[in-house]
Amino acid sequence: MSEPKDRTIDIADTDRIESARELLSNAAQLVSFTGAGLSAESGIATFRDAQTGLWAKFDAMKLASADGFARDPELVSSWYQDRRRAMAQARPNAAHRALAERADLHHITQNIDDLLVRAGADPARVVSLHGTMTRDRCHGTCGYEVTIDMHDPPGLRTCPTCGEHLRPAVVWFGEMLPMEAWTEAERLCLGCDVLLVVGTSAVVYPAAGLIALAKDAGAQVIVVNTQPSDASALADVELIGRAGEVLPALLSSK
Ligand code: BJW
Repeated sequence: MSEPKDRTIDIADTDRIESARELLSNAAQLVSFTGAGLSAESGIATFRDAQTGLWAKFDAMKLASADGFARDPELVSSWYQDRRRAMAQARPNAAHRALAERADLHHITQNIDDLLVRAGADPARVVSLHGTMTRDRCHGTCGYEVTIDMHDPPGLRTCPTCGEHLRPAVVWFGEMLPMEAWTEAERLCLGCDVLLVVGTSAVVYPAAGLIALAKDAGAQVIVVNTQPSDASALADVELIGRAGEVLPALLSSK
C-alpha cells in the first residue's frame, strides 16, 4: 500500500466545509474530540504517523506502560523529561485557537499537553481522557499529586508521602481512564448534536469508542484529519487537511 499523503485543504473541499459549517450552525450542543494531530503543527510528535510518530522511534510498551516503568523507571522518566521540555517550548497553533475561540464548545481530548487551555479554552470545558503531563502522581495507591514545572521537569524521584516512585499523571496502556473524565465524556457524547473529531487515528480504546457512542445517540460527526482514519466510516462530513487550516475555516464566524 502506498504511503498516505499529508494533504493540505484544497478547493474541492470548500463545498464540504460549507456542509460542515451548516451542520455546526444548526447544532445546539457542539463537542470536539481531539487527538495528537491537533498539536502536530505546534511541533509535538503524533504517535502513529509513519516516520514522524513517536511509535516509529520508540517502543510504546517499554515507555508508556506500567510494565515498562517497572523494568526501567530511569529510562521512562528521562523520556518524559525530554517530552515535557519540548511541550513547554511549544506554542498553541491556529487549530487550538479556533477551538478555544468558540466558547460554546465542550472539548474531550486524548492529548496530554495543555495547548488547548493555553490557547484560551475554559479548563472547566476540557475533559482530558488520558491525563496530563503538567502533573506527577504517585505510582502507588496513596493518591499524592504535584504540579510540574514543564520548563525544568524533575527526573525520577519518590513520593514524599509513601516512598513509591512518582510518575507522570498520564494514562498508560492497560490502565483505566480517570473515572470522572470518562463519565463526563460519555455524558457529552450522548447529549451533543455534532461531534467534531480532529487529528486522531481513532484506534485507542475506550476513547475511540466515543465516536460511535455519539453517532448512535444521533449526533452528526465531522472528521478532520490529514488522511483517512478509523473515524472515517462514522463521518457525516470528512475534511481532509491540516487542522490548523481546516478548523479556522470551519469555526470562524465569517
Ligand atoms: C493530523 C495532523 C494535522 C497528523 N491535522 N490531523 C487490543 C489489544 C491490546 C490492547 C487493547 C486492545 N483493545 C483495546 C486495548 C487496550 C488499549 C488499546 O486501545 N490499544 C490499541 C492500540 C489496540 N487501551 C488501553 O490500554 C487503555 N486502557 C484500557 O483499555 O483500560 C482497560 C483495561 C485495563 C486493564 C487491562 C486491559 C484493559 C488506555 C489507553 C491509554 C493510551 N495512552 C497513550 C499514551 C499517553 C501517555 C504518553 O503520551 O506518553 O495515549 S497511547 C497514545 O495513543 C496517547 C494518545 O492519546 C492515544 C491516541 O492517539 P491519537 O491521539 O489518535 O494519535 P495518533 O498518532 O494515533 O493519530 C494522530 C492522527 O492525527 C493521525 O490520524 C494523523 O493522520 C493525524 N494528523 N497531523 C490533522 N496537522
